[in-house]
Amino acid sequence: TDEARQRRFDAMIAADERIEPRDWMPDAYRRTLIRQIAQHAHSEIIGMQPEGNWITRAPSLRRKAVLIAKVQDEAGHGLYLYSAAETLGVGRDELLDLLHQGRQRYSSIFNYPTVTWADVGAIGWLVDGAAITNQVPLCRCSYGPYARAMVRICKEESFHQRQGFDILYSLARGTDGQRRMAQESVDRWYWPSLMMFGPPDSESTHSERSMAWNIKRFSNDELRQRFVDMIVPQAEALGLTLPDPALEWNAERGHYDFGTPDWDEFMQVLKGNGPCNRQRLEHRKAAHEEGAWVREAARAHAAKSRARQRA
Ligand code: FAQ
Repeated sequence: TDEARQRRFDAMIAADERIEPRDWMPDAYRRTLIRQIAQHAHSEIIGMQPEGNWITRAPSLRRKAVLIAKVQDEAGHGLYLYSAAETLGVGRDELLDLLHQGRQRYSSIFNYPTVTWADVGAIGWLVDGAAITNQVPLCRCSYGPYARAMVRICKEESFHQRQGFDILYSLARGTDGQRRMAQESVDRWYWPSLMMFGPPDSESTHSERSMAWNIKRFSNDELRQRFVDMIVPQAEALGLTLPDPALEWNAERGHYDFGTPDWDEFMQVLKGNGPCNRQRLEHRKAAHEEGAWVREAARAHAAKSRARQRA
């Protein structure tokens, strides 16, 4: 009976066991995972655009090779994640349609423009830094395929963060103009990177449920705090400042105090009114249409191979 299945599911969650695709799971658990994993996958492939914008203008052959590799990794992360979502019974084509129709989200952060080379550094340092902080606990997520995808993704994200830090480190020790460019970029990316963790816990609609199911292990605010604690000493090592007058070590809490992001801006970006929302989605849809011939060719090839096998 469903009741017995539900009891077995609850017992597995209570014992911190992994739920696998063939296991019974409540509909709401499945829907929550599809929402989060799809949003995550969409973020990876939309996230290729801001940095892709700099591949042709990277300042050296080495920087260019590294950036191409990073952007390719992001495509790969998208593929692992769509595959993880497929184990829940949704097709990749369905999820892409939902993205293109604006019915599923991708991370707010990718609606900001990359206007200088330093932005590639700031994305690696801050955006990948935030991504790792959020994703390391997801390696222990209760859904097996998602958790396993995260292990590999986190290893690659650590390399991405290093490359971003390395770009900013070089700029911060370069000419006055380069140092200013690095600082100006960090000033623009700091607050949006804090917003990546989602709304404050008091406004987070899904956190309680997702934590009870061991999908999320920490709340949005807990992870945001962990991220701030990590980047303050890194900013000092870079010799750059963070644009937050409220940043201060709080000895009693053992954490840095920090300011409040502009949540109205966050809500506007979620509603589609960020600086690049329209451009990102248009570009994605165009890339999908231009790639139609590849999907057709793959389908034709698969059909031919099947026919040959039968013959
Ligand atoms: N952007 O109730 P909660 C990367 C929405 S890293 C847009 O707190 P939840 C790597 C949320 O969907 C970025 N929407 O939601 C990379 C919900 O809307 P709904 C991707 C957001 O799910 C680096 C509503 O607000 N990483 O791509 C955002 O419990 C460089 C209420 O929020 C992941 O997706 C946001 N920032 O917690 C790639 C990690 N925050 O559905 C390229 C996995 C919240 O009710 C270059 N995801 N919303 O309409 C998660 O951990 C969670 O989904 C959270 C949100 C923490 C993002």
